[in-house]
Amino acid sequence: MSNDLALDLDEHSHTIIHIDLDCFYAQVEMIRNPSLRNVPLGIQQKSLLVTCNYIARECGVKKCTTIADAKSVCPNLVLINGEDLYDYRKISYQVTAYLQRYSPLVERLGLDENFVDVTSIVNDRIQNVIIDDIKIEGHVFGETNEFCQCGCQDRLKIGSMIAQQIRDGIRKELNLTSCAGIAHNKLLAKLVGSVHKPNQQTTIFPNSALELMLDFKKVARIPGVGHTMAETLERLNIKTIEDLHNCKFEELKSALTPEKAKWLVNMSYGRDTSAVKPSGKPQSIGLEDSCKTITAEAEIKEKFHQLLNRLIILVSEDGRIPTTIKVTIRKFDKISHRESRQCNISPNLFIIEKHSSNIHLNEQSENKLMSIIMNLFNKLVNVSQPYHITLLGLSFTKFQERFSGRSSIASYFIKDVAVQSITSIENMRATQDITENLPTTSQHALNTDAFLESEIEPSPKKSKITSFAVQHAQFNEPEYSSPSKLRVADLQLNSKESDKSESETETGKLDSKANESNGHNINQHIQCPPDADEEVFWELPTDVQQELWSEWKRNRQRDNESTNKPLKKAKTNTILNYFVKS
Ligand code: DCP
Ligand code: MG
Ligand code: MG
Repeated sequence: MSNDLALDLDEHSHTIIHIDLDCFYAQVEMIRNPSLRNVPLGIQQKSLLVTCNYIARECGVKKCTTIADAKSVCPNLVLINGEDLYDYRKISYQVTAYLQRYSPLVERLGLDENFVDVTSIVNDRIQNVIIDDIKIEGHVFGETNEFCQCGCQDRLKIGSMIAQQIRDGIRKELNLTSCAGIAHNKLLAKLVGSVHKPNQQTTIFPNSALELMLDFKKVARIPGVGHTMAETLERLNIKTIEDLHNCKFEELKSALTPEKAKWLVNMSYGRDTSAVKPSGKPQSIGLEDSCKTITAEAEIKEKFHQLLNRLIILVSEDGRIPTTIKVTIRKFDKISHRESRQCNISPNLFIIEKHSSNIHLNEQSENKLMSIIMNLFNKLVNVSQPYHITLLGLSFTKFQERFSGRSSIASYFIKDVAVQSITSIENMRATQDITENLPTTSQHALNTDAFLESEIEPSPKKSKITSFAVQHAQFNEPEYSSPSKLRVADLQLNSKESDKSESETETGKLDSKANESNGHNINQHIQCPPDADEEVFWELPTDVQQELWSEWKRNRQRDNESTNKPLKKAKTNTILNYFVKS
């Protein structure tokens, strides 16, 4: 057939696990109320049953049906309202955080699915196992007895052992059951994971890829084939994967685009070269409350106030500071139509608690936000006329990372002042606002202009520091109460000594000689540049030390000067400036 000319080379070096939680919303409700575990349970959003537990499925109830249909199949179906997504979202992020312990390559897909690229762990483990001892965990898809020579079978078997470990961990720590698919690419991992459900896992070897795809039959079931593409294909009489394999590639190219046609043909043979892209944090954090019609301003205000208080808890858990607020409403006469207005807000409205790093609002900032919210509401609704609102929503977007306390380079300069700075490389105005608000001592400690310049102007140096800070924020390292402890913690993490006890680290002297003497030399190749402040220098994270040392060496080479000659004043925007003794 002509289409195979469009096929990408199939290489099997990756091991991907796809995890999908079983009847997710229903599981969350069963955790909240364990007595629901023994009854057929459905989760209702308006007139729809968005999911149901497996007892209900055994009674013939299907997810994504109308409540009326579900009730007719199973009259004793217990229904719980699932319109408040707060707990679902919270648990969803706990699952992703759990998976990130295995690999930084975790990609979220909706609320209950994640891809984990475990290639690196597999490659490590394969060095240390006796190949004959590798046993596959769970089911294997496919009839084929042909096996590839590249070693993928062993890698995927190890992948299945890791998947089992992950699922056991999610069960133990979060009390959730899940399904997993294990394959050499994302497409096959996702599809094969749904072959045995619930609470099971399935591995597919590359040679069975075509068999799996043909089993799925309909082209529309290929992830990424949307409504429009399915309709276009139908016009070409392509409904099944087999139809697609038998069609003329030229026709497909002109009906879709050459790129889309090639992508589709590859997917239909189980070939997917897309990488697992680590998911960042969500772009917006919001809550909605659909209600019986509200007609009075006081009630609107009360609802927004409740939403705001709950939203601040979510923002605090997320850790970033929002710079935009959005108000959404739905009017009674436009049932399915939402309208929104948004505006920028000052990051200074959010108070970061010194010791816990939690975020809260004080009375003043809460009043300010409430007045912004009501202004936005007034832009959406003419309050001088009667109105009927059936949904209110509030969300925060455009976040900036908070590099405070333990993660900010500023913390290395400030002895006993808790840093409440927020810096952003995206938003110069915000950075200025915040720097202006730094405690006086920190303004003295920093050369403010240069600080701004070095934070804002993209440079390899800065992005390195940035990623260091972000990593701390994302992986949620333990909280420490005093600035000196924070610095110890940062250094420890950098030197991969984070499992040391706290008392050990508090007494440990933070210079390279001390580290050498107790057998934990952080990096023997780094020296303190002659004119840098030695005390400050040795308290920096290793990669910053490394960078400063390299920068100093580069300067020296450039100026062709000897090692002992005083350090030249560096360019205005280099971080070296902060370490040069005045
Ligand atoms: N969901 C939703 N609206 C839909 C489909 C799903 O709100 N139209 C929600 C409810 C589900 C969750 O998303 O619990 C995850 O969707 P899944 O398709 O993974 O379904 P479940 O996890 O509920 O069931 P399964 O065990 O089949 O994965
Ligand atoms: Mg699911
Ligand atoms: Mg799912």
